[in-house]
Amino acid sequence: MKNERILIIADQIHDALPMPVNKFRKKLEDECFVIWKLPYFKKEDLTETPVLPDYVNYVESKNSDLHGAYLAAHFEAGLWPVVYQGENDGHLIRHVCPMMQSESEISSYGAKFDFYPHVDNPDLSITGETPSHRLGCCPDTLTLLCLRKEHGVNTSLLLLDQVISLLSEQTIEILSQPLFIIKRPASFSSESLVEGVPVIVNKEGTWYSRFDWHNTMGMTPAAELALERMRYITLEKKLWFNVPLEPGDAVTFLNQRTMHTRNAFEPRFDGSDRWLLRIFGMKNRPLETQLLEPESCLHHLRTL
Ligand SMILES: O=C(O)CCC(=O)C(=O)O
Ligand SMILES: [Fe+2]
Repeated sequence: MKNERILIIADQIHDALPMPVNKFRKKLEDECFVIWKLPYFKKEDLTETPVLPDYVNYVESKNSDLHGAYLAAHFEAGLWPVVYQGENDGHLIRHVCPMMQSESEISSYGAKFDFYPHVDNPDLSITGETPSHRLGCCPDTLTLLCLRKEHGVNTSLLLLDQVISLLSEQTIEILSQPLFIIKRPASFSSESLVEGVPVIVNKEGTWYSRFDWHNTMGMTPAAELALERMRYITLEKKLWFNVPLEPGDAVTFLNQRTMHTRNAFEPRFDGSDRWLLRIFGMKNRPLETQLLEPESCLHHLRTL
């Protein structure tokens, strides 16, 4: 099993989250993001930044204590790490760094183009929708741990509530209707579309979204217009918050209550490029029927 070694290491660690779980969860719910430091981070131990997805097995074996501690922090925070069928070759930890031959992609392996505001894995069901028994749901949280930073390259966050507060009632109403098509993002190995879904959903007074600047389309002229208005507002830079991440710092945010972005940069592919590690988390353990291989892995979610 792919993640076995790092999950075993994670099981043995109980001090990877540098704050009490209640404080972490309250901050996450109240502010939609938490910035924290991974105690197990040692800059000197890192390998070079990988330049091809094939290198990640080697990197994972060299940095396995770090990977284990990073997973342990999720378990301590009460978040269930997940990976999706067709993405990241079954690895729970995604290397967010420019990869050769993918540098022009709009994905975590890309670099050359701006990655505009988006929710990750937006084609899957979001909070407030009836979950599928067969397919995994859209991740609740996303965590990015900075291993190497690059001057001038930022992850920025936008709060969904702030974006919605700038939309008219009529636009909100249209965005809440099942009038949109979502293309599965470029990080997946095969293409797929979901049709007839809303962009935003309100559950008990709280908004959740699957907005993805690059992969959402309206199915009617009115839907396309409402989407265009939301797209335009998300590019308003005063809504963007640049997350200050130094090596060893992580940010955990609510994927469906925020949007995240990364600006364009020129990769060098010399082992020194910007490098983050991403983990998707669920607030609740997924249903057994949503698991791809329930007998061997409790973290791998079906998407097809
Ligand atoms: O590179 C970043 O800062 C974020 C990339 C991203 O959107 C992701 O990994 O989901
Ligand atoms: Fe993303």
